[in-house]
Amino acid sequence: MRSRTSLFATVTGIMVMTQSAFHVCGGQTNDKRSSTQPATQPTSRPSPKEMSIDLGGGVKMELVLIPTGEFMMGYEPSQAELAARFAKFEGKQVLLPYLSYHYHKVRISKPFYMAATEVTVKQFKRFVDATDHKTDAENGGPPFEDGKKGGFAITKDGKEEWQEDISWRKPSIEQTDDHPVVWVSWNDAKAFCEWLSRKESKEYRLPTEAEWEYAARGGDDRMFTWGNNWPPRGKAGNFADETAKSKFPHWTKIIEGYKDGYAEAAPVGRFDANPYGLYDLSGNVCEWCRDWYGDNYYESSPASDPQGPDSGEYRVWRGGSWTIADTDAFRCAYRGNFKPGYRDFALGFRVVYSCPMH
Ligand SMILES: [Ca+2]
Ligand SMILES: [Ca+2]
Repeated sequence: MRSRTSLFATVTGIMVMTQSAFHVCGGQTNDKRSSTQPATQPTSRPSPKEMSIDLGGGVKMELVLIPTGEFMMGYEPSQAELAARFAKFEGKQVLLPYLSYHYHKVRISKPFYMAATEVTVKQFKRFVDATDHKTDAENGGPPFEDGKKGGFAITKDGKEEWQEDISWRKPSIEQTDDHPVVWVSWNDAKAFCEWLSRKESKEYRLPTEAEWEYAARGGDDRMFTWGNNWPPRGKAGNFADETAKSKFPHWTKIIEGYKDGYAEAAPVGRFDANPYGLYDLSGNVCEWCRDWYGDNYYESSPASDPQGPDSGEYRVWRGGSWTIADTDAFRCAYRGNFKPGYRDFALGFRVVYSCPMH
């Protein structure tokens, strides 16, 4: 597996945000304007800013509209940042490790709706009840960790170990109906989206990593989903904090001075939303994206709506989690990747719906 706790990154530059007109999307909405608009002028009204999907059994999924626009994706450290890292290492003239992601302009040409929260246990259960889907953790497939069932669990001393009897049905951390579902692979997340698409007769899918980063930046070029300041303060999100230290005293790295109240994953939506109304993008659990991962993909990716490489070995995930304290891993630009069969205690997903163009 690839560690999510020991990577370094920096970000620099100014994002260019040119939000254009909203387009009309279909779907059940919460916007009262939609019921008052003449049916003969469907393309002249703005899309509602929110939509709601009824998953049955009293379970809903709320989504918010993300408008079109351009932004600067990725980051490259400035000379000042490099100098700061160069000088900081115990006074020695050594450059600390960092990651650099080709900083480039990307256009999101289609408005889309993104789920306001990570997919919850109760939402995932509606899917399983409807389809009898067995997750990769339950099936032991596709071949991953020698085809073993289960997934990575976290032990009492804060270490990761593979446990063959673990799954979203048999979690080793607290998982109420409102917690983000975990121990789900990329394949499981894709199956959820396919079920939702069939049910709603619309294409729901995982976000591309470009969409995820664009949404995370909140329309104002923020470095972190909560703003530009480190360390986080207030109700920024659920990270490896002082609370976690009380449960995992062996953890060597937490965010000093930050206390979010959750030692493990938190129920969704308990922290501040970003300007688009998205909760827990950064922190709580990491989130699968649709793309294959490509180390150098940014250097040759399309300027509009990049979809990721055509093939690969790893799928992208974005955002930090309740197990992470590294500054760099919480940057909106930060990228991670796992094989599509990977599953653990801090990796979930959320869905998007692309608006049809008119
Ligand atoms: Ca926490
Ligand atoms: Ca998250």
